[in-house]
Amino acid sequence: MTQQTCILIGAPVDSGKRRRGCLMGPDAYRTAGLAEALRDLGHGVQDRGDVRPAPFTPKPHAKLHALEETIAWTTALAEAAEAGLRDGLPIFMGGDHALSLGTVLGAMRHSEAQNRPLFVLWLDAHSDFHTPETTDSGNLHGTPLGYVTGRPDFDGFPEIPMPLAQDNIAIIGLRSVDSAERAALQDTTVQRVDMREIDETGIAKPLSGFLERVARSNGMLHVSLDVDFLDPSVAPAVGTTVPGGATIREGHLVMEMLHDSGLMTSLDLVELNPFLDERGRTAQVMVDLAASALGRRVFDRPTRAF
Ligand code: EXY
Ligand code: MN
Ligand code: MN
Ligand code: MN
Repeated sequence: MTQQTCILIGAPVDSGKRRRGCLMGPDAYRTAGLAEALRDLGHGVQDRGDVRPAPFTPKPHAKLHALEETIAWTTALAEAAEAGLRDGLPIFMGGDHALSLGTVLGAMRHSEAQNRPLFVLWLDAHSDFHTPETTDSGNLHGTPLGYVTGRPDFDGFPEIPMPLAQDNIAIIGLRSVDSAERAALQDTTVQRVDMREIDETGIAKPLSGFLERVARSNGMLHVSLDVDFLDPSVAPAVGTTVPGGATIREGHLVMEMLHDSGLMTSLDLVELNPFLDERGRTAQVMVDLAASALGRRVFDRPTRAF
């Protein structure tokens, strides 16, 4: 198995929505033994501690929650992501999904410098495709895919160098999409895999198709794993539970296929709210999934095409 240098980066972002608690996520992952699990697999592990937001002055906004703070996190996390990608495989321990405004931006800058296309796999119940104009909740954790694809009205956020190509995005696990997001997504070539498709065809088929495209383009692959991708019965520690999510086995199969592909270059673990957890079990599930993505297996299998 290829050994990696895993760079753990704490991203205690709690500004992307009103319900508090995701700031405790990085320490929950540390407590659940993320670094030890990766070291047991033979990887090098560096924990770089927690990122802090760039300096900011909070300003009240009629609709958007904690806009200035979220912009400040975006600036800081884009830099942390670029630096992490230069040194190894960064794993961002969130923090709510607003952290991906920064981590995907950093991955975009890095892939541009490498002259390789960036692909993004979004494992989520939600599409997170709003803009600051279209969001009803005003919660910016519902906007990162809108931002990185160059949708309008992200005033004050760092400039997007070149929007992420819609063809390079797959969202898997969908079961809660707002009407404004649906209308916007329907005009795109973003690969959208909802729970019905997973029920009908299995999760491996759409994922293989996506991974084949990444491989053909010699792409880099950023994976963003939202706790609410999973069914709340197995992953209760999240503020935005939606019934009917992925099973533990579907989650592990995705991670195992990612490992077999050798394509993943960065990983977000987002939306864990330890305040809502039951004796750490969601944190443990997320650590186990990350370990599968980095090669944890009961038995070795003959290599097969994804
Ligand atoms: N679409 C809803 C909103 O914009 O408020 C819910 C967004 C939830 C975002 C979570 C993290 O994936
Ligand atoms: Mn801490
Ligand atoms: Mn999300
Ligand atoms: Mn979600």
